Amino acid sequence: MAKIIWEPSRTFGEFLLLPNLTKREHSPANVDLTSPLVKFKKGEKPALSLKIPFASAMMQSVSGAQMAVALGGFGGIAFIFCSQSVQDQANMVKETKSKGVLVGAGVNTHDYKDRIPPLVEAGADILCIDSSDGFSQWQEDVIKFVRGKYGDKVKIGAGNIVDSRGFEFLVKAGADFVKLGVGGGSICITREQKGIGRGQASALLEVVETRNKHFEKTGVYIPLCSDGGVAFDNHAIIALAMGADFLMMGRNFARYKESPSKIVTINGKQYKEYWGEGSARAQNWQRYGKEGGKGLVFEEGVDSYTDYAGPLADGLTKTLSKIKATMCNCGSLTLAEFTKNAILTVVSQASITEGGAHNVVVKP
Ligand code: MZP
Repeated sequence: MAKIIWEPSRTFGEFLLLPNLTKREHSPANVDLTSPLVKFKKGEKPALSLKIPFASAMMQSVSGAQMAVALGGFGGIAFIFCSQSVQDQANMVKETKSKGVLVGAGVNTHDYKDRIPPLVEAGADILCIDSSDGFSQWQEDVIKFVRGKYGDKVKIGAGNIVDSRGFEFLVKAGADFVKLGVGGGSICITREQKGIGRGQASALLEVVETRNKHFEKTGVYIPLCSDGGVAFDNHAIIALAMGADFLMMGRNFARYKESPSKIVTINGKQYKEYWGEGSARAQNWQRYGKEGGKGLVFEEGVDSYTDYAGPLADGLTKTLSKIKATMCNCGSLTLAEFTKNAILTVVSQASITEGGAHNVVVKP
């Protein structure tokens, strides 16, 4: 008989943090947002870390060289999309590296033997398997290829998964970090189309617990990347409080000037185009593995507009200020302390309404 999980599938917007005691040293200037990017042993330092816990999505409408340089300059990382020719992707990696920042590159489970060597040669600091379903033996094959050719020198993340079984599978396969999330992306219609996925908060909470147990048992810490479903800054904050080491975001970065898509003006308002990798526009059938790997039979993503948000530096500075301020409210100066100290509560719809401006007429 099918196993049923009666607990509702939760999303970030359904949670709030309770403040902890804020001591005098808890000032935003003292907050350190460093986060591990790859697995490491207890007492050792990870070979790669981020200065801010953000990665931009491996998507045509998000992570080109301009975004990679801008986000890398802040200490985050862009994963250059792989739904393009190997040469074009390698050129973007090279261009980003020439600015002296960290850069990642997406790879798929189809042409990885041809794609990975040029990306490594171009200077990619880390690879990540781009797939809507990471709980698959194809991912094992990609990691095996990397280990066979480069040993531990070349780092590779894998995903996406939504539960402990997927996490354990990818850890056993040798992933350097594990990425989670199915169906929560703003442009994603996988849940509607295929009835598969899980609320991002539910997925994260389960996998964090399993990851922490794995660390206690083996002494190896596996960083978790929560991918998709972050619509607002408060969602990013809740995800970090729940134990994500870093967040991959698509729409959030697509809004900025540095993303590869065009700015369009509709009725006097500026937007940026943002399309899913599972949309007909992206033609990234390699990510979705349909019908034995033969083209895009049905769409799992949409082509859309998102509000234009100006230069990345302005918006990201504001987002980081909010994260630091919340961490201070919660008596934490590092992300590890933040998640260790976090007390989260599920909120009712009435409480969400109360959380915004209410019973007033907001001045234009
Ligand atoms: P978001 O930040 O826009 O909510 O979600 C971005 C994430 O959605 C990506 O990192 C990727 O995992 C996922 N994605 C990309 N394309 C599609 C699609 O077309 C998708 N369905 O789900």
